[in-house]
Amino acid sequence: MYAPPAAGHDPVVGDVLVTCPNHPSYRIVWTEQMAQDLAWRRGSEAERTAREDPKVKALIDAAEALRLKACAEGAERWHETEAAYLATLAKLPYHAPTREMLGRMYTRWGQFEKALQYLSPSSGGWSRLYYAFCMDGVGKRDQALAIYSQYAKGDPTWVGTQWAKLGLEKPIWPWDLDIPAEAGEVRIKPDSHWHATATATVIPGKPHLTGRPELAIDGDRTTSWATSGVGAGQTPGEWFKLEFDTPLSVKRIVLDHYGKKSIYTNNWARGIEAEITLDGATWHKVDVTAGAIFEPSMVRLEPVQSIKAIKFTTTATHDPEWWGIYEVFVFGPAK
Ligand SMILES: [Ca+2]
Repeated sequence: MYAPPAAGHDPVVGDVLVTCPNHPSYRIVWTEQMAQDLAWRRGSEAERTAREDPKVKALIDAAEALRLKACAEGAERWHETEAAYLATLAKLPYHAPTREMLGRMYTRWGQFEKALQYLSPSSGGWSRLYYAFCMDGVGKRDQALAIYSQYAKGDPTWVGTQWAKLGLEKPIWPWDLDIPAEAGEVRIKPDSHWHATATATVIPGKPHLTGRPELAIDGDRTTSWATSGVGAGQTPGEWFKLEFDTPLSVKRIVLDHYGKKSIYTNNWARGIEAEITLDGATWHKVDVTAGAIFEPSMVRLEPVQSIKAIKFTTTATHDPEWWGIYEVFVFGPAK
């Protein structure tokens, strides 16, 4: 531990801060890491002060709205809002945390060089983990491992700890985890004969957070349907329904809540139930497994059933993560 020096008296890298009188070789030297930590802390203080200014608050809200719009609509739409987002950020009298958010977004989209312009090894919490992913992404595995190792010792129930362990095992991005077919089954890709509907997903005053159910069956793991979104967590009774024009022979249905290159990966339903209908009229409850980090909710139909529709409904209250589905994976019996 060390105490950051007062402003105006910053040491330079290599300066000896403390020397032990009895053991001259025991000393504390000002390092690049310390300098970055200090810059980070000052950035945070500047932000706290600036945030009290209504004009700054309006800018933050505007930037956040743009970011959330991109989050809701997927990575490929980011290009439409990127310039406006950057222009909004440029007006802020500080930039550390907001820039980190931008770095994290680029990380998830696999643009590691660009992400590193916004992240640093002295970033806090999640951003530091993202920095490690970037280091992996640009081939600096040793630096990535050093950070993963710190996080892997953390709270085992914390999502970040799980990510770090995954990073230690192999240089893989959590958002690139596949949802493969199991033995004896084959994935049935969505087509125009599938129809998705869902509970109301519009937040008053936040139209950019409208969740479009069809985004959960567009075959694209970077786009998603979601319930009400930021500031409005999960509540019991939210539902998502998938219907087929003609009954489909189904073995398993998986709800992908982490997607690919996505912004949010923690939005599995904290309580969920499912029911199916074979004829479109009579519904039967079926078992559905609960989701978890990197473990999607799923329904297994044993034996295989030919279903007309399936409906998922939340049963739990949870905040702040909303419920989201990047893609519904339907698996039928292999021919
Ligand atoms: Ca999708």
